[in-house]
Amino acid sequence: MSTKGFLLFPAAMVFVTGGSVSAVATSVQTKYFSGIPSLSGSLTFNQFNNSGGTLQSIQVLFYLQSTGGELIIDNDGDSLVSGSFQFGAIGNIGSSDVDLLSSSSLPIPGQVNAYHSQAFSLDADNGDGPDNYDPTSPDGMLYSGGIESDSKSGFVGSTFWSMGTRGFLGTGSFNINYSVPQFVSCGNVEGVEYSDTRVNATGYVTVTYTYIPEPATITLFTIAAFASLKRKSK
Ligand SMILES: [Ca+2]
Ligand SMILES: [Ca+2]
Repeated sequence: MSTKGFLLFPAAMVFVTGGSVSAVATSVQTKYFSGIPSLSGSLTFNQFNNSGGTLQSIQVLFYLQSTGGELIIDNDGDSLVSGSFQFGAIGNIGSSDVDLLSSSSLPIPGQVNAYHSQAFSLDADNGDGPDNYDPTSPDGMLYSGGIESDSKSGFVGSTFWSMGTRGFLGTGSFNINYSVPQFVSCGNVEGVEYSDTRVNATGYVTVTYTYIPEPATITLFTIAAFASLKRKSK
């Protein structure tokens, strides 16, 4: 007697699991920032409210873009030099409210590198000498910053969903802090001097909750799904 009812229930659940497109929902929050590095600040996100469903995953994505700025490299040594330079911005995020750690306890999403990388070769100094950052060839060069971007994302290990001073779960909010310095490197080439102007940085952090909606909502999905099956079978 009760066997019939028992069998029907798991059948419905299998269908819901199989039809994951309609059974799984996402909540996406994106917060933006922009300015001239070095930049730092806090972005505020809502916690996941457990009464809305069963949380499946938390993904955190960090995007950074660097534009503009200039870099001058000037060889003042008495021989030809070659190396490579990097120019743009780098970014990291962190939080004391939540733990940004993967299931392997590794920091997520990791550093983003929005910079240009290029090889250079400059002749021996042609007489300008040190402390003037002369961009003219053949012993100097000027690089004008273009558009450079990078993004990284990762999933927060479920062990850490409730850790930190606030955690991801609840009805309140938490902050994620960003830190974006300008990044310039000309390697360790002897005899070279360089100077740079500021880039512009823009970026965002996206927190995505993937969850199975609360049972009432699933029931609606299931009814709708069976209704559509019934139509198809006719
Ligand atoms: Ca020079
Ligand atoms: Ca010089």
